[in-house]
Amino acid sequence: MRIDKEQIQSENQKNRSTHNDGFDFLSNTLTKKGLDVDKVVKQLSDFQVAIPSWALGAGGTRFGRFSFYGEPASLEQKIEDVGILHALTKTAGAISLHIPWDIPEDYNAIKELASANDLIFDAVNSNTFQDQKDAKESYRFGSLSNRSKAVRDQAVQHNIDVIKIGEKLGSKSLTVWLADGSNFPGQDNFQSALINTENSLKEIYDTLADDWKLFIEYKPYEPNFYSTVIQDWGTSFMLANACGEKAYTLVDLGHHLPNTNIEQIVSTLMLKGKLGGFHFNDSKYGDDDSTVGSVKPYALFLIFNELVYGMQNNPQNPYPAWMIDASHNIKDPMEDLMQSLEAIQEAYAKALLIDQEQLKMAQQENDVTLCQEILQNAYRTDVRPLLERARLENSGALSPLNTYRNLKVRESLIKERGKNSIATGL
Ligand SMILES: [Mn+2]
Repeated sequence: MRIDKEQIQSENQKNRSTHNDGFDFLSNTLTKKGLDVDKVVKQLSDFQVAIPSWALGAGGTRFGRFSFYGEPASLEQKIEDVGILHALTKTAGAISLHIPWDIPEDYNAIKELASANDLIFDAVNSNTFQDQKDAKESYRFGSLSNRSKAVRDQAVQHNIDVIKIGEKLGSKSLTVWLADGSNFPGQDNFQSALINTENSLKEIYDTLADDWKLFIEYKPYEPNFYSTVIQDWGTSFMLANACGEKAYTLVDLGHHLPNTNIEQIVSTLMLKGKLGGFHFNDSKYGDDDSTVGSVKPYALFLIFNELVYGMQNNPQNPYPAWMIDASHNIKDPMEDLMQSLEAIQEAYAKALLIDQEQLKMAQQENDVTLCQEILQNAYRTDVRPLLERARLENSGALSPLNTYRNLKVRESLIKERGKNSIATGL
């Protein structure tokens, strides 16, 4: 199914005057403070976040999976779902494919469908964390880091195949998240595992076209519980440097131990020109993959403060590839993604309100109280009318979630696909 503009517009009419009142009030307040409101709205419009193809179905835990009705059962249906999200939010203009779960059968048809939904293909993701049917070698004891050359070769070849698929779709980057590690002390030789990983990544890197990037994701633990080969940003950064200038670190918000200062990691990476990709989610305990901004919205704001600073001051760093990497165990995945997109835009908008000049001066004078005030004044501003205006100007929905519900999108999807339709993937 596809939502047409008229449906969205007639929904928007219902709340148009409330929006106008809110926007005018906020716009006047911010303009008096010297802010260019049109510019902020434009920056929000330009901010696009990729939706991974595995996020449209119900995620599971290792204990079970509760299906959400009317899940997309094919790549075509996944693209349609992201198209619906994008039509409503105007923020989800890209899809990130997971291979081998989403290998297109007809590349031209898939590209046409994506473009009809106003979507581009973002980073392609490889999978060496589970064995594939008919695979010769097993990843039980690792993939790119494995002691066996035959296993490493298979894993390297898989990544090269993923790049080839991405090339046919117009993707420009490969994301490698490595599950490799060990479950018990003594199981692995850390140095050998790291050397093997570096050499394998270099082999993959050497096949990259000039306009492609390699994103190296890190994670402290899980699925292995004693050690992970690429456990932290330092290891990822070191491997990216070993590969070359087209290789970058990818930060996933959930891939840190509790209370890690992620904003400082972001800042360091951007200074060094090595922050390539960014995965949004939220967490309470570990890699919980919760809705963005549902647990620690202030931490997200502080991270965005560094991202905005880096985007404005670090030309050595490429524009990062943004993606939501969350899981939806009990909520409608589409609703959950809309809440995440809203939280991302909100944190971004608040970070854009920070008066960087004033902050610099307060830092210069060691006025610690004022520094905090500047950040918190921005954070306490209700920026939602700015988000609404950005969507409105692009024919999106004033309230994506309410419009989604009022238009009975999930009900239509269930009617179209059947109640028991299940998304491929985890
Ligand atoms: Mn991730």
